[in-house]
Amino acid sequence: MKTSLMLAVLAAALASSVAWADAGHSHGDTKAFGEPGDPKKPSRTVEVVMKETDDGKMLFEPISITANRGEQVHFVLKNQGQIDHEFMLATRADNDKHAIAMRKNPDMEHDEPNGRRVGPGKSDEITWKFSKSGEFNFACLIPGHREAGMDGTVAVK
Ligand SMILES: [Cu+2]
Repeated sequence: MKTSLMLAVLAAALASSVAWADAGHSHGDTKAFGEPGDPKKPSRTVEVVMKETDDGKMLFEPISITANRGEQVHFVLKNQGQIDHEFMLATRADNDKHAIAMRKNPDMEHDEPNGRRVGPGKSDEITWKFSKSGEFNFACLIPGHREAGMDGTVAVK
């Protein structure tokens, strides 16, 4: 009995994860704002620090970045905080949608060309080519973090 119950639970979990995939947990239409960079080509390094403050805020430093269209930016993501943070680069509309998906599944970890989850004291890197001009968003989509201040902009001219 116990085994069959467990199997039923597993099957249900599997079914819901398939439904989840079908629901399209999208990481955004990255072509709307650029493409994964080529690490062999020249790029400008921008260091982004992620951390919490004593008064309960969470932030990126810097919170706004500018780039030229066609430029490659090598982001060095440094989590100097005490908890996990994310750097998710996308259009604002996509990050808004993605944030809703994250609320349903807050533990999902990202390791994508345009986003990473970085543990406390750790760092990671992303190279991105900004091939479109416009104003884009980078945010930490772990529930509550964006609201606490982790919401930045990239202006591409
Ligand atoms: Cu965060």
